[in-house]
Amino acid sequence: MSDATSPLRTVLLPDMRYPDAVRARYRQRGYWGEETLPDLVRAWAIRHGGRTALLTARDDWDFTTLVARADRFGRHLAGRGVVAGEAVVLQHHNDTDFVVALLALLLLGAVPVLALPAHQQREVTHVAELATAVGYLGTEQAGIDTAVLRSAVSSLRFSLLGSPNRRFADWPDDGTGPLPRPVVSPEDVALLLLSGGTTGMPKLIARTHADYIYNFRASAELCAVTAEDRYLAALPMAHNFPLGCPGILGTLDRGGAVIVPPSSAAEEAFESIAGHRATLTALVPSLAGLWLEASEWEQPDLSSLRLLQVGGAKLDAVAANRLASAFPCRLQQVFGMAEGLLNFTRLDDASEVIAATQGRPLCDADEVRIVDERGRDVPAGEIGELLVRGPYTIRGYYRAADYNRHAFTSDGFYRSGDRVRRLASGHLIVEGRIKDVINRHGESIAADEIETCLRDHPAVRDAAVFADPQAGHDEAVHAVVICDDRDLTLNDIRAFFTRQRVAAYKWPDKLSHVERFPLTPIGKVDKRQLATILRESVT
Ligand code: OOB
Repeated sequence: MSDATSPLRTVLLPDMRYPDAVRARYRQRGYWGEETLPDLVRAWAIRHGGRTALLTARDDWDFTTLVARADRFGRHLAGRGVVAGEAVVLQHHNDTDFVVALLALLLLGAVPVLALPAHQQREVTHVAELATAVGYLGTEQAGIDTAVLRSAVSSLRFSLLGSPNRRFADWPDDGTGPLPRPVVSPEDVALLLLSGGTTGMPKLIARTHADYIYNFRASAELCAVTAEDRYLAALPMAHNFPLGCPGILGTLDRGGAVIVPPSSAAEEAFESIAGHRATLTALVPSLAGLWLEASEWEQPDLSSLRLLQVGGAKLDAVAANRLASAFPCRLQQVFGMAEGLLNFTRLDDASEVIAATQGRPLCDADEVRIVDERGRDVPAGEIGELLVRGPYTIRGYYRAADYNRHAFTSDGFYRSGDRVRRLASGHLIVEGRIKDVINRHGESIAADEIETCLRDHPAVRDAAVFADPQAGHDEAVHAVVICDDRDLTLNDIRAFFTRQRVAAYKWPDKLSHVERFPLTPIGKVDKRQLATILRESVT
């Protein structure tokens, strides 16, 4: 497909490309193969045919059925004029239709733009425009006004809302035989992920066929996924973690099944785990905390689970140990990013390593540097910003040339913004975000460190700390807690910190109680929104 015929440039733009010598090395070492996602999905129907692929409250489908339904819906999209290389926004909660629409787009060689169900009109419009999307596939629940979307995004030719009575999965057959094999190559853009983060609009992350296939295959290998595995999709499948780490794609690729629970709420998820004998799942720490609480009084049958992955935000050692003892399976910490780099604790790591670290890089060719503010490598074991380059890490955000100039170094490292420290074993410990630092009386205080200290207090269930702007450049430490004891005061915290020998300059200046924290679309604590809410509640 030439650039000229496609509104989306599936061939990576020059500033996003890997240098030729690097590409040759990744191919030669086998990180990048010759396959593309449409070939792979097609091959699943042959390789795994009659095996169970998808289990929901409504469907129990084998691979043959799943791929046939995706092909049929793909033909409908082709009938609407969608061709290989064109972008289509997909925004669907976890359900059969998400999987069918995703696979349909991949079979067509079209590029899914994976919005999360919680994204709003503003964000969807922004990414549709940026991707020059030709279509929008969604649901009524997502609450997007498609007429407004179509008038705002000039490239958008159609929108289609699925519903339980009119599912993408049940689209009538138009009798035109299977889709032809699209013309795409391994280094073309296969899908566009949305950046997480709580600042500004999401950015688009172009993942290629070769890099994403490596991403989910290597993850599946590391997690020892087999055809006997059953992956419970609890987090929204449009997110990199449940999509490809190893997630639904890594599980299906190995011939395992994907289970879609009616919701991620503990009771329903527990029923799905017990009913369908789920063997692995992935959670963010906030959801893991809710499951943990529920498991204390529900006594669910979780005996089929062999691996519980937790990632997306810091899981502290106390919470990790609690999870490890409550769930009858191995725990794995995953520190990853839609931009690429994935770190996993290994299945055979010692339990202290699993509890206290966020894992180590997936791939031998992941080049991780830990640097100070001036970009110099910090001495071993010290904290600095994580920079990364590797076979499944992007070299630039999609159509964001200005932003890319500071988000990437001139030699192609992605500046993650994460503060980390590396142990001699190569395992990383995430110490917070570089921007998440409070400047108080000339001292820098990492919010993450104070949050960990607060969580050590027996009455504190969770904590978030951020900067309250003061006069001049000074900032105060504002601690917000979810606490069993609503009477806990700032003085109580200070007395506790004295006993814990926390340096006095780090003590909170202000304490607020909340029932729960606002969350980002994937379920991470949204501190920006929390700060805004608290600021508004005082004024
Ligand atoms: C995952 O991806 P994103 O793109 O939603 O968010 C990435 C950012 C990281 O840069 C880091 O700040 C934070 O989320 N993060 C963690 C973490 N995992 C991600 N911070 C502390 N501990 C962790 N375990 O969140 C993501 C993508 C693939 C797999 C897992 C998570």
